[in-house]
Amino acid sequence: MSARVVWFLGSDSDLPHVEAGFEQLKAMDVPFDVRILSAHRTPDEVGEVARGAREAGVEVIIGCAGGAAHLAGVLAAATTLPVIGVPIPTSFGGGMDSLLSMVQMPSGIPVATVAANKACGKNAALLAVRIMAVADERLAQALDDHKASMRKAVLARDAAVAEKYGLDRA
Ligand code: RP5
Repeated sequence: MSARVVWFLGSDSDLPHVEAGFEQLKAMDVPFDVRILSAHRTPDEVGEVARGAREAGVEVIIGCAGGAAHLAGVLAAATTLPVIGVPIPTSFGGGMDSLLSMVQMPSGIPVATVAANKACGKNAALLAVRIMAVADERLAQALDDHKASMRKAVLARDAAVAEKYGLDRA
């Protein structure tokens, strides 16, 4: 099946930060592609792939970059598909540099930017699924199931802490 979501990574050094997002899409049975293409080092390829994405059946684009993180903005300039930005944590600015480079888009070219933290890949994937779930009942159900499993996990931890410390909640 052709990709419904395409991840663009400015470098393969970004992979460890977003791989949890790939797993999230796999868990929800969403076909995706991952391209290592840079706004600065391969601008022609970034534009070409982004311009052809809608016709190729892509529904959401995710742009991941660190530092001078212009990739998501360049993607949003080249397509009218929804673009999610993932600011990659860096050694210089801790990811604040990436976040500010990515989030301050000019009027008319929106990028939905997630946090520059360890949840960035997973939350980008879930936001992509939420966008697609507007018109996809199966994905809406997958999101409901995901929410229910998070609730169950938190309640189990809540019960475990009570057990561990002998807390009386009567
Ligand atoms: C950005 O520069 C990439 O997205 C990456 O986060 C950062 C460093 O890239 P490499 O020098 O590791 O290729 O464009």
